[in-house]
Amino acid sequence: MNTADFIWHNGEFVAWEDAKVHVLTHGLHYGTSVFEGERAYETDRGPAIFRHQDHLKRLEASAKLYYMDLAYSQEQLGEATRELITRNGLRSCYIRPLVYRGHGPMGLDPEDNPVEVMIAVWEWGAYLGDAAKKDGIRAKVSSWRRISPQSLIPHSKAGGQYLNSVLAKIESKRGGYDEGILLDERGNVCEGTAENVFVVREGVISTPPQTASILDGISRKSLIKIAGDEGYTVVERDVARAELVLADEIFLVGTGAELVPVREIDDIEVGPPGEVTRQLQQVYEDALHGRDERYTKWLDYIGTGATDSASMPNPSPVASKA
Ligand code: PPE
Repeated sequence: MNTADFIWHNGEFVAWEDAKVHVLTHGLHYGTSVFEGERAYETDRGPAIFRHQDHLKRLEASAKLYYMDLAYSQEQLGEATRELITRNGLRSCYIRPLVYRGHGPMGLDPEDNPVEVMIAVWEWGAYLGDAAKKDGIRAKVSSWRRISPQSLIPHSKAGGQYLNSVLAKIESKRGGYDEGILLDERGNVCEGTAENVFVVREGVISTPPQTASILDGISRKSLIKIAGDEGYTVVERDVARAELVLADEIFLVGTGAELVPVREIDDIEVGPPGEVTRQLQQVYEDALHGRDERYTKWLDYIGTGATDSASMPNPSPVASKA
């Protein structure tokens, strides 16, 4: 992977190679961590973080669901992130904030372990590759079901829960596929290992609802808005497995992957990326890069002090500090 000069760790900017934890860190043993995946893009007004405030809100929500209190406000984490990107001299990057239970008592009661925070940024290209975004991928329905809300918390982006995605990812890769799609515990379509799913059939776009064990994806939310603005009907409803095969078009969305068409499912051809997918992919790319005025409100411009929301003030733009 690419590295950068600094990582923000518990309030300090430390050298990349010095950002370390003790081997008895609670999160390492029991998966007691929550994280985010965000991206900053180069725009004609400098680097900008896509839906920064929404990601920080979800980070706090993920932590709350696992009884973790953050010692830093969303404003402080937002400011730390902007400063970190500036200090690393990055124009575009992936952003990984992580909140974890640190070194303290061993055992399953984590409440006396410190809640620590780190933010790392580095350059990371398209998650499934540029060819995937252009030509589409071959996906297979996984033999693993997505974690059930009866045992874990799909709405929390929690470290331990990703063992589920890791199993599905390894299975799909070893089977010769680009990605696995998981069903929920009822057998309806849920999501990819790191992406939400959309199917297009007879001009109508459908995506599994909040109650289908999905992660409440920020790219998903953005795509629902964009598709509506482009005049499409988007329905959040249960999607049967067979509808993947019967779809006219399928695509996946996620921060790392961005928008990726699916051209084959379970060894059955869905087709090359279709018209609807192409159109939405174009608008989405424009939105990410600040080229569409309708969506510049989603961007937290690092250099100018402008923010993605009035409720997240950025009183001291990092560009002037650096
Ligand atoms: N579902 C899962 C399970 C998931 O991990 C992601 C993001 C999504 C849906 C899409 O959510 P959003 O990014 O808010 O649109 N996965 C992140 C982590 C990937 C990783 O490999 O790490 C990401 O894409 O950044």
